Amino acid sequence: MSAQPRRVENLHTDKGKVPVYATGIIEQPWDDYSADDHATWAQLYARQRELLVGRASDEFLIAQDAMGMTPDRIPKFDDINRVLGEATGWTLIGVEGLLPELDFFDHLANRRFPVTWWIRKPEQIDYIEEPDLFHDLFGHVPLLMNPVFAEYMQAYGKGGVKAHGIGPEALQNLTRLYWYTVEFGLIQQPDGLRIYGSGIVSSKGESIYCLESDASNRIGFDLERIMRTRYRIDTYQKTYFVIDSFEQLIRATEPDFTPIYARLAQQPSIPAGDVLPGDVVLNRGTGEGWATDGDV
Ligand code: HBI
Ligand code: FE
Repeated sequence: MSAQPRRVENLHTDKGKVPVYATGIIEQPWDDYSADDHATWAQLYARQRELLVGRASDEFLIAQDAMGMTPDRIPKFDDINRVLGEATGWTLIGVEGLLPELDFFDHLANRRFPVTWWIRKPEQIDYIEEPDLFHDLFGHVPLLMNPVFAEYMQAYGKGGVKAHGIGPEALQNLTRLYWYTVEFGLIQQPDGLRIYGSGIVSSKGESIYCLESDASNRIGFDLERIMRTRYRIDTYQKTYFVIDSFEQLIRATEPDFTPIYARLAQQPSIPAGDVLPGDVVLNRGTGEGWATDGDV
């Protein structure tokens, strides 16, 4: 690939060094993708799809096929936007990479999903610390075809714009909600536990670990519990939260969050690996093999 992503600066946050990019919207430079780029997409796509049958939620797999995504080549945003626009009114926009939170929330609030235009290098095939095209396009975009999830994502964006105006603690509560649902959420299907979180479906190791490891907790979805729960961005999750339907997510975003933020400000945050007496525990993790320090 000729062009390189325009990284603006490395933002030093409590989650460590997070690259923040220019916030402009850019056309997908589809003709600039190299053979390596398409091969990386093909390898990741084929490997994850093979892993995810029986692990990912039915909605995710059905939506990904309905979008016409294949391993053959990197999908064109224009092609995806025709199908997606028809289904739920969402549009993909090309971006340089991770955006400042308010920019990101504002896009979601307007049914625009930012997709990083570049894909990882072959040597990063198993792990990359920031969202690339594969994470966004393969992981986040399919469920935007689902009307209820699409509504949740827009409601989340509107909530994010509001939380940004309230202050950093409200923002942190809301970022945890995104982390434990959109990125690392599990859903209970009649035929078993399944993955819907984008951070999991785009990760080979965590697609297996999240369902099969005894190390981690699996706890029933509880909005305020999630908003209090810390997380790390560089290890598998110590706790996964489980919804019983996407309707449960959209119902959770109906109330005004302002009084919830005020209540939570009086309560301590919860370490990522803890289990509380009030938790609906589907699985109590053994804690073996967790990273032990530095919970954010
Ligand atoms: N920017 N492009 C992009 N993609 C994301 O998923 C993203 C982001 N900025 C902030 C962010 N996610 C998270 O902090 C959300 O919790 C807001
Ligand atoms: Fe993501």
